[in-house]
Amino acid sequence: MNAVTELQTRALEQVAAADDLQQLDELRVRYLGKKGEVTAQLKSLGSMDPEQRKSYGQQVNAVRDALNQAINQRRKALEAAALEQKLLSERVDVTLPGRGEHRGGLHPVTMAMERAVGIFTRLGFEVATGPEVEDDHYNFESLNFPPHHPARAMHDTFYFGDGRLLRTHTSPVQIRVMEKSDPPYRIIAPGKVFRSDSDQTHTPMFHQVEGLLVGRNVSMADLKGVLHTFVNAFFERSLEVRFRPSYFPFTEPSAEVDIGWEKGDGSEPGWLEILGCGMVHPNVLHACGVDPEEFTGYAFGMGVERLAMLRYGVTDLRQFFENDLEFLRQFH
Ligand code: 2U9
Repeated sequence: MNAVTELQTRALEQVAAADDLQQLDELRVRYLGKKGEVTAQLKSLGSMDPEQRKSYGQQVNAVRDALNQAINQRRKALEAAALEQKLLSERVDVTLPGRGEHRGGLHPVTMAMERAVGIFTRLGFEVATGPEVEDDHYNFESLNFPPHHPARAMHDTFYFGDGRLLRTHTSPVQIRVMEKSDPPYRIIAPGKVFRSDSDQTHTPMFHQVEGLLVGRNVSMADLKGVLHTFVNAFFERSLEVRFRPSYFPFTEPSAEVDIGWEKGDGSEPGWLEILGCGMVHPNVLHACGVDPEEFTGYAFGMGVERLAMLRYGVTDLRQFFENDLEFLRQFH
């Protein structure tokens, strides 16, 4: 076996054994590069006599071609293997189980608010909203709170110190509607209200739904009918209601509404206060440019957290504000 055959055998063996693209390229340089072994053999042809050059030249050319072909084949094989490896490592197994889908849900207070709003909407009321930052005129003055009246202190108002305050009820919303449009009005005002009060049964922010209906010949009987319809719809049962005389500066007469309620713990049924109401005070209508001789109206107000506690059987008000997911998920 001459040197050229030996060179070919050795080179082909090494090419076949190369197991990555870098090794293969090193072999290409070693044999076929400018200073490679096969190239050196081709260069040596120049110093040979013509006869020898012809047969030796053919032999070396054949080695070069065979080596080129082997390297190209090996490269294709290695590239295919590398691609295969890459595809395998990046494969997405669509049969794996998913990570789970966590659906959010509404807060029970939002659910109770939407429930109340839905019932009044179906009774023909329209939703009105307004700012949470108000002033003395909208929160007190136009609602017939006399200056320095103890009822202002009752509301535990948050003051900004520049005449602005956080509304203590949503009544300013109805005042704004009455100021800028003519009666009749049939609106409900759901929203956040603020009172500087914090204990077992009070939080500094809570939600109210208030209602106002003003028109000709509106009476307390209309009010009783609407509120009885509302409580029956809200609690999905036929409840007894009781109107108990009360006092608010903005209504006259005023009443608090109790429902007959069984706690469900075997104890005797009792009366439970759930909202306040009354006929809109003539001073309030007058302050908003509505003639109390021509128009009368009723108004009512309720705390949404209280409604939510009764409807969903929550015994501690503060649970609504702790954002404990274990608690909140029960209502989804
Ligand atoms: C206008 C005129 C009158 C709204 C009313 C009540 C009675 C009432 C309380 C319920 C529980 C507040 O959240 S609570 O503490 N509200 O008892 N609210 S009448 O009267 C109005 C509203 C607007 C123009």
